[in-house]
Amino acid sequence: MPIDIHRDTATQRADYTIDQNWDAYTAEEHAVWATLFKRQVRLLKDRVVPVFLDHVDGLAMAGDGIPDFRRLNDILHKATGWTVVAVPGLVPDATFFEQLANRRFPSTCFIRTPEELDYLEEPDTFHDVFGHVPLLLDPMFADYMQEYGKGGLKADGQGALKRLARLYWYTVEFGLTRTPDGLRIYGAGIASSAGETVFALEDRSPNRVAFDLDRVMRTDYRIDDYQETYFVIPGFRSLMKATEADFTPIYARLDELPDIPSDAVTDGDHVLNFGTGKYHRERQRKTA
Ligand code: HBI
Ligand code: FE
Repeated sequence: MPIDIHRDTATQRADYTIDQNWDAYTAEEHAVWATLFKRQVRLLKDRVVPVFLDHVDGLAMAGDGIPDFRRLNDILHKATGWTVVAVPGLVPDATFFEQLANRRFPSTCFIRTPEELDYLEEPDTFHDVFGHVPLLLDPMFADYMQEYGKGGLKADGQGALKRLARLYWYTVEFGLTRTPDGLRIYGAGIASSAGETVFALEDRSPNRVAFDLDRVMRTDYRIDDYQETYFVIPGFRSLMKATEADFTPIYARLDELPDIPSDAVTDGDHVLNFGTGKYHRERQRKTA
């Protein structure tokens, strides 16, 4: 297979960024975006926080092809001071945090193949752009992402990266929130996946537990399949408040406590749905 210019590390700069090379996308690559985009916009109506789809419109993301980062940034930078920068794939943790702390979002620019439409472990540009960028237009969430970057740099120096990675995972990637109209998705990992959009919100299999910072920082997660537990925040303001304290004493306290498995419900949990665990049990049986 020829190398994909959108995943080529040969041209990456010291900060791991590359040019998006928007002109180099093929019609087939744009068509993959269009297919995913149409499916998600339809599925997310009444399932995602309303501001998410407002911001998809606000960013002029079109259903017909992969957005040009230059066009996105014209709008995004004026609105909240954020910039999307292209990277060839996962970047080192410290680099990732450094970028976020400076209100730059490192986004992949390659897109999955038609054969990978439904599930992909690594982030591609549909996940990064469609999943993450709309909420960067929300002032409160935009600040949360920057604070997360700053917190990541600090945690890295304190041997607490694992704690912060879990917080990111269970909020930015797989978070659910209450709204006056019911439970809604805000996590990018859910919002960019057709299967998980329905699973996270409606399936009886996963646990849905009220967000608690200590609890989240102790909880393992899976990267290979849908989550076994989702954490529910009351809203973005509350998430900001819950995470504004200095985490240093929290890390010290948590180091005395055991980790919590990804499928567990614990004594202190405020449980919204006690999951049946059926989905993962059946998957296990099939692959055993
Ligand atoms: N790199 N491109 C990219 N995207 C990510 O989401 C990402 C990354 N590097 C590290 C990383 N995420 C994580 O380690 C954490 O947030 C913990
Ligand atoms: Fe992501």
